[in-house]
Amino acid sequence: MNNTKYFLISIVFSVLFISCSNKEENEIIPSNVMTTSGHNFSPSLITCELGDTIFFELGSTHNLVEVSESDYNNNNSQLINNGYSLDYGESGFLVMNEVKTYYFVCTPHLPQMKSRIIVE
Ligand SMILES: [Cu+2]
Repeated sequence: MNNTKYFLISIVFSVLFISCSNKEENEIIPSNVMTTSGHNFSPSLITCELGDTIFFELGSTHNLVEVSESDYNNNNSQLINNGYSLDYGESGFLVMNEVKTYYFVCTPHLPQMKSRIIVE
């Protein structure tokens, strides 16, 4: 039982090390950063793997609210339970710890300004 646990832990650290070593000198991989451009998130769609970290950098007129799929489709900025949000102009990061599609909106720029992160 313990051996299995250590085996799994060492795999996790190996994967982390490999993915870190792919980033030259701790450079953040561009696809793991979501910024704002005009009245859009850039990029507006990121596909990543479970456990990846996504960095957000918001312009001063934009916020970020994680919403449900239906609120996303209906352009409502209702924060979901235990959802992630950033205030206007804030930066932050989110570790993607669920295999699902995350839905985000910018409150004042609905219905245009929305983004999704697909975790595989
Ligand atoms: Cu906005």
